[in-house]
Amino acid sequence: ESLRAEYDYYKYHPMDEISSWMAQMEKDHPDVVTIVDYGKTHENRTISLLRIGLKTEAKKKAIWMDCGIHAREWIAPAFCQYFVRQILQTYKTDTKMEAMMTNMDFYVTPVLNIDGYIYSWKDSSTRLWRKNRSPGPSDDCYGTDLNRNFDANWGTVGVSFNCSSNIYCGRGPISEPEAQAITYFVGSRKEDFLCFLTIHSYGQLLLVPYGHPDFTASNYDELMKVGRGAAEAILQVHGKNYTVGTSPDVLYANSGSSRDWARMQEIPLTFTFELRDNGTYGFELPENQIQPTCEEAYSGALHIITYAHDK
Ligand code: ING
Ligand code: ZN
Repeated sequence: ESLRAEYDYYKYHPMDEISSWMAQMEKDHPDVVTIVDYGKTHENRTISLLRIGLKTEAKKKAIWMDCGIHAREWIAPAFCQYFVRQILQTYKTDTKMEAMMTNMDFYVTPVLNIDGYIYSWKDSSTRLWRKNRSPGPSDDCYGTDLNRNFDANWGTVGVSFNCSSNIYCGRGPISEPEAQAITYFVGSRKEDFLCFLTIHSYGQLLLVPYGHPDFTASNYDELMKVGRGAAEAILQVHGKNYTVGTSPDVLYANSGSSRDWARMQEIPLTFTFELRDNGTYGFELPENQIQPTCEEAYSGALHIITYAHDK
């Protein structure tokens, strides 16, 4: 057996290291972890997730988590990796996690927008790239905001049709291969998903559907109750306040988000996490905040997932 350096969960990692980490997770936990390829990016990279769960004959429910839909939000992929490590570390000794891993599969995508993530690692001038990397209608602009590209009141509010904008919603609903990948994968088994969590930064928010001001989720009261419980769990860990609400109530309206799309597919518990901080460092959250940010967000995510499982 060869000696292998411990993976450092409290540093940011470039895409090639995250891909190797995924392969290593599957190798280290072959009984519970499977890599599933479910799409291609515009630049033809493979989009993969880790399916994590205990094998059983019974039909399983599912939990969705994606990170890195926006390139510059580096804390999000770091959180997905931390989340995977935590559930794999706890299920053998924690009977609650063991039950959840028996009854449910966790589908975790550490980086959805791989092309954008790699671009944000290129140099300091591209560090704050947000969108994917597909060319726009004119050849001097790149990138669609994947969180405006889903088929959920697409193109109606909180978007731009100017392809150089950071909130450019694309040529049409799910025009982008990365948005197609989630749409087709989750859509093909939407009855299985109890919960859809999409991880962003920053702002310390837990957003519930809908981003469109004209629509209210049929289970809005439940979403707010569960969201407030998650915010309370987060507060307990390091004293950070997270605000709970719809995007129009908390900040501004938007359309075409993956969270709204998932709720429109009748997945009951759909949330956007906006991790630390509140703007001091913004997207460039220092590495010494990775651990506390992941610890508190884990507690919040677990609150929602436990509720979904027990319901
Ligand atoms: N925020 C998300 C975005 O897509 C959002 C979610 C929407 C927050 C509207 C507030 C208002 O813009 C980030 N940081 O990506
Ligand atoms: Zn984002």
